[in-house]
Amino acid sequence: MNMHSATRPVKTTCPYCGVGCGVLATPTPQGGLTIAGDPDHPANFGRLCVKGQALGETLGLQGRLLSPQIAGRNVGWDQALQTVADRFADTIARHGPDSVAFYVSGQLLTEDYYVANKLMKGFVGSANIDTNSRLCMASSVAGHRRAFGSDTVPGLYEDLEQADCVVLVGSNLAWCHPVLYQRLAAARQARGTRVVVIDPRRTATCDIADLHLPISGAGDAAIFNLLLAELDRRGLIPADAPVDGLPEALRAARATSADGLGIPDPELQRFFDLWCDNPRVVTVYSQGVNQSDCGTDKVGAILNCHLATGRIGRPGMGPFSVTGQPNAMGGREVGGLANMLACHLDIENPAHRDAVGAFWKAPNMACEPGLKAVQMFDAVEQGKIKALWIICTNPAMSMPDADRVARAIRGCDFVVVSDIMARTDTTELADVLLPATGWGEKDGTVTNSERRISRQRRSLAPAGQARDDWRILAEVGRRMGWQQAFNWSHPAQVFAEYAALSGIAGKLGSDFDISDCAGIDPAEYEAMQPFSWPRAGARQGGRFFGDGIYHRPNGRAQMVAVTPQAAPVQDFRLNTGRVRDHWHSMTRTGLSPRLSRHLAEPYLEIHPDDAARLGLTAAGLAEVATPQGRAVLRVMISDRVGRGRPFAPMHWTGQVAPTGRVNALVPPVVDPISGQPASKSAPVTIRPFHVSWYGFAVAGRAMRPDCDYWATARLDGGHQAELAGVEPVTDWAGMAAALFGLNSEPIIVEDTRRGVARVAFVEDGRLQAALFVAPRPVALSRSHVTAAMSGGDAADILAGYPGAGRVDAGAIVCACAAVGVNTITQAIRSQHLVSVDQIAAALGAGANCGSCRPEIAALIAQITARA
Ligand SMILES: Nc1nc2c(c(=O)[nH]1)N[C@H]1C(S)=C(S)[C@@H](COP(=O)(O)OP(=O)(O)OC[C@H]3O[C@@H](n4cnc5c(=O)[nH]c(N)nc54)[C@H](O)[C@@H]3O)O[C@H]1N2
Ligand SMILES: Nc1nc2c(c(=O)[nH]1)N[C@H]1C(S)=C(S)[C@@H](COP(=O)(O)OP(=O)(O)OC[C@H]3O[C@@H](n4cnc5c(=O)[nH]c(N)nc54)[C@H](O)[C@@H]3O)O[C@H]1N2
Ligand code: SF4
Ligand SMILES: [Mo]
Repeated sequence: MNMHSATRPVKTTCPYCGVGCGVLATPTPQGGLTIAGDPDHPANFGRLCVKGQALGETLGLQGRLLSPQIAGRNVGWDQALQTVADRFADTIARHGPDSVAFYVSGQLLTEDYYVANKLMKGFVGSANIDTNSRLCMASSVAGHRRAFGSDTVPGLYEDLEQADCVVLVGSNLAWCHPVLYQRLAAARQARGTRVVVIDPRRTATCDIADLHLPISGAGDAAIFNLLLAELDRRGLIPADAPVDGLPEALRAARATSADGLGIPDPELQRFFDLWCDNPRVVTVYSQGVNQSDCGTDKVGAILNCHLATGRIGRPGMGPFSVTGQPNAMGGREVGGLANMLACHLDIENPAHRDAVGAFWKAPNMACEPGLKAVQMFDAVEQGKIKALWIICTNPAMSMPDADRVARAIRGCDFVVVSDIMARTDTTELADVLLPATGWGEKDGTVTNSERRISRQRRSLAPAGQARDDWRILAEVGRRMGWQQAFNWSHPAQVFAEYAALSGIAGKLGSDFDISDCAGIDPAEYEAMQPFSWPRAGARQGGRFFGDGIYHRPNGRAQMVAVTPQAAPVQDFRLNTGRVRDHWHSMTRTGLSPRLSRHLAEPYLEIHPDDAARLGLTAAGLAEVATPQGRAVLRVMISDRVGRGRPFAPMHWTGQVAPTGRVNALVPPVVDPISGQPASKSAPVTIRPFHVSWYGFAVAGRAMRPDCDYWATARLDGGHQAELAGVEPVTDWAGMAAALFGLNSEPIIVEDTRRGVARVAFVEDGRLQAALFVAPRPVALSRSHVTAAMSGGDAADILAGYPGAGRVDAGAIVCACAAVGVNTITQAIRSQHLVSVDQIAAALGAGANCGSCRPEIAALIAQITARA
């Protein structure tokens, strides 16, 4: 046990995005943590975005899974673990090793990942272990391996600060990697870095862009092909570039047409000029590239330009695939994908297999790649996989064709889910639930986007009976009969074993060699400082490939001939992705009122022309459908998205908004090489969803909505719900009582002719709950009503707006200081504020974590442009 004294901060790492910020977590007397950025951590130097800052609000016991369960009933660990071990052993004995599977996560710690991978690939004897990184990084992994011979990220974060031009392709860095974005924004301010954004949406990231290319089709490969041809035309490809395949790649590039890109020629030429004229250029790319049916080729087209010009692995130069999850990179290093082995070794290479098998003393070394995520859930559906263990991921909402995936999981003979939360879309389908320790409760390591390994350190006691994921896995391994192989008692021992294996990998030519950590003991592990690999030689802690030597047998890089596919002709292709303040299925960020303020409802962002054509009205509802499923989403009309390219966020789940699950719509189409799903281009049909009433409700406790559309969110002091129904309702008081579970006498204000009603439950002058209904989307000040829940004045609540003399803050822009759009707009107009810093000084908005600064800047630009 290493509980820390109450006053000393524990140095740990943020559990959200792949930037991997260092966090100082100081235990409070109340049993929580105060959170601050770690000024010494080289990823963030003290900065944290709003999600990191709000970590303290997500650590309570509410909603946590506190005990193992079988069939919904609490059981002891012994019974749960024995059941898991027996059922897996029995299934393997009867149907062979390939009848079982693990589906794991880039949010596991490296130690967890190592144990899961060892158990499945070395001892069960199957490679049916895949991870949600298949939905995330697989195309980058495949692209890297094809080009470099290894899955190596060449550069470092400081390259974004040293570059003269940074191109962001399919990356909304401002919202998804906020601290890295802030580092880039600061560098741009200091030295005038030119920034290009290639994204069909005008995202918050475009706030710092000199050029935004809103490509329409799957145009990324075409743009980079055209760039390659241009680089050649301008004589920027040296004759002795250490690459194979240049002539073929150039031939394909020259054959590429700019038609159908949707980018006017002068804009394209500006992009070429910026890229060609600035040798220090970094191309950052993320899910707009990876999550595509041609993702590996998009990666290939980007890498081609850097390889041909040698702009790679040197200060301020290189392609940079940013990882999403906190340990997406660690999972790749540890071989978490079904087609990889630990330490960047290759499961299809017999020498690699033998070496790993010998090191593990593995009785049943897997000898071929296992099923990739989409195939794995197909096999579950077909009954070929009869025992499935899902750890630290929520596939019933995050996989494409999510309704079918949920049915497949439900139909599987034996399903184990390890999670920190009791109720998720996936835990609801399990036979056995195993409570895992969450962030703050466990010890281990993670690797961030720039290959930096940092410690997550424990500062809280485990919730209930929760246990560390690696301990659970190791115990099952021991109970399946492999005592020696899974006999660790401290995470440092797991890490040391992994480091020792990497030494063997290094001798086989792997870039991933951290074998100088092989002797690490618990005290050294406790004291570990963040470090980057490679650990040895001239490259130590630095970049790869600047010397022109790659990991292919002849030492040269492989360029690929990419033939861009024409985008399918389709009226509407649904783009999906992330919002600023939520994390995936919201099991943690959804607990924070602060993080729920920014966007509290699932929505469809759609171009004004499309909305007009379809008869959609602002704040009304839209029904979106595909052959796979349907969703009902709030309409947000905006020209930030292109025509035919509406956008919906991925975060909403059956727990908080049953019709808001966008993956119910996404077809299971994958990239043929990487197996990564094309999550950003579902062909959809859209029509208005007609309802006879809309409602908005607030309450001190959780609500039980029962209507055609609903979405709930956390507030300070309670919950809120957006509601709507197709059938008319006559008894609003009765409906409110059922919704709130209250049977006291409500105050009712009703205008039956206009179909408007307001129902409030007040006790001792304090508002308990209120429901507002109208035949049109309920127009009232959400921030005013929700403020009443955290102790505001219940008297004027039924008005829906603040009384005379008080300002309605409007939709919240700055989550930290709770400053709304109306307040900011008014301040810009009345005080003639022209910069974000002035707003920060006047209102406090944007002064803390900085996550909202792009939106404040956009407001200033909008208002000053109009004036
Ligand atoms: N706030 C927040 N941050 C996160 C996460 C989160 O859940 N919330 N999740 C983390 C994870 S796991 C990941 S993987 C990262 C993802 O980080 P990002 O990849 O930056 O995020 P996304 O919103 O998925 O998609 C990025 C952009 O791709 C664009 N796009 C769609 N189709 C195309 C296309 O064909 N071409 C191009 N060029 N662009 C396209 C979308 O419009 C979108 O703006 O974020 C990480 N950070
Ligand atoms: N349409 C669409 N779909 C997408 C994407 C998209 O852009 N569009 N993006 C894809 C991408 S890039 C990703 S990464 C995935 C993410 O999708 P998921 O991985 O399915 O989403 P999360 O909500 O992060 O799931 C993590 C789960 O682990 C639990 N958990 C948290 N900490 C721990 C722990 O320490 N141990 C255990 N055992 N459990 C824990 C959480 O409560 C939660 O249930 O979604 C993918 N799906
Ligand atoms: S940028 Fe934000 S979410 Fe990402 S690691 Fe840093 S604090 Fe966490
Ligand atoms: Mo991801």
